[in-house]
Amino acid sequence: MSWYENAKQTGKNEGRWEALQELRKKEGEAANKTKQACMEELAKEDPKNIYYSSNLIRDFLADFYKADYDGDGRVSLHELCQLWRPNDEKAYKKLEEEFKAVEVTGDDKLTLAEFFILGFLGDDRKNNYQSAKKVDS
Ligand SMILES: [Ca+2]
Repeated sequence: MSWYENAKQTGKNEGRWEALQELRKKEGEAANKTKQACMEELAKEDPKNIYYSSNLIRDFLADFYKADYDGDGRVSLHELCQLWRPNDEKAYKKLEEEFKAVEVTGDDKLTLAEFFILGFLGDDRKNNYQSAKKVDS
């Protein structure tokens, strides 16, 4: 390899290394944002009489994997719409609003943590535990 080709190759490799570093930095920032938002939600304590059916939890978690049509491990609003099929503009707008409320990393996709911790636990807490069973003993 000539000195020119050598230098060109080195530059390319350095460019790739920098791009890879930038990508890792962005992934790290997204993971931190998700972690922080999820930890804030998990730190909130529910009333002692709140219970969720395991089948409800299973169905919600299964919907994440069913909706991940492209298999990238994250769910976009488009993918959720393919699964849940909001039947009118109002239902779509509500889903879009809820999606944006739990999408904390700014990549327009939900990880399983965003989907379940923020989208299920957090959303139900904010809606006065509509999906929960309240058991008073
Ligand atoms: Ca996906």
